[in-house]
Amino acid sequence: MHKKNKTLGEFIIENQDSFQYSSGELSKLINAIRLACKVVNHEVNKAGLVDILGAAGDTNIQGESQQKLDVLANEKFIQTLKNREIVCGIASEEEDDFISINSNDEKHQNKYVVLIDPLDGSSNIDVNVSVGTIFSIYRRVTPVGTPVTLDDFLQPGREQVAAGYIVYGTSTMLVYTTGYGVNGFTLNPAIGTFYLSHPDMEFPESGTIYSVNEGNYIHFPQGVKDYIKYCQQEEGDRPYTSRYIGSLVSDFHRNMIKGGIYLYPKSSMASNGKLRLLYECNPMAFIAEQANGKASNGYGRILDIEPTQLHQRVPFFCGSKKMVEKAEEFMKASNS
Ligand code: P6P
Repeated sequence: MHKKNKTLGEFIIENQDSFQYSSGELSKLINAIRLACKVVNHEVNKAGLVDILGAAGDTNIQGESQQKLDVLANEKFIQTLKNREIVCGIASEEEDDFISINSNDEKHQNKYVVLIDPLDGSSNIDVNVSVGTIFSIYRRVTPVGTPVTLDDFLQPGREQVAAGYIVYGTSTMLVYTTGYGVNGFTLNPAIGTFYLSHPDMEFPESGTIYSVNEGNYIHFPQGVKDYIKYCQQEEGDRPYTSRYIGSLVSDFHRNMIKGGIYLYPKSSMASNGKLRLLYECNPMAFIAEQANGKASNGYGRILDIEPTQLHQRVPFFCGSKKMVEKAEEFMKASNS
């Protein structure tokens, strides 16, 4: 059990040796992500002042061009990771193709690739609802020192070495795993330091919250419709509570603390759902499993899906293990 209130920096140093491949590089990578999310946090919190500072696309009072926050978050994460010369490649929801970071300098034999959703739920910014950043880290599979290829990014989620998210909410939290459990750190904005506030986070085995956009109900497969009706029936601990923020990171974070399930299923409008496998579902699935939860596409384990495209979408059922298993039962029973 990790003691509360140590800083993220202390935590990284203390746990570096427990990491199988610890060469300090992964610690440097987590530190780079820590810096980038502080920068993005500052911009996200300032976003409410956009009307004073100028809307996206305009120039602000300093004459700087105001950027869309998701574009800005993307640039900040890429810039920080490049400057620290830690990774050999980056993929992002905001970039059509992956970015190869070649260093001709022999000593930089970087072995990690990072995949990011720099600002998930960014449409919520204008209405002051929480948003998040999601990241996923793999060891490259092609030879160190050569340019990365698509194969380095199209790895199944079970190969991740680390994954995490930042939720820019009523407080800013960084939650991540390196395969040894899930720990949550809260930013003290006064001094810019993250403190371990939620050690050893775990999904309750079951819960009473379900998170889905019920506006799409008529478009859902029969199995999802049946599961939603199951959640609403008067029996035992049901009806459950419906909570859907429209921000994956926030719904996931609440459900991990209180117990619950998040669903973004396929539908007649979106045959594979909306969420992206590589930089949304895989990292959240890795965190969920490390927190004794479960993540499925309705039929099988998210982390076992063999990716075929950088931006491919998959249906996503994630949260308390027994709730995801019940949803899978309905999906299999209706074979939908
Ligand atoms: P809808 C945000 O755009 C996002 O990717 C997730 O964070 C969120 O849960 C979902 O999409 C919301 O999508 O179609 O319900 O508005």
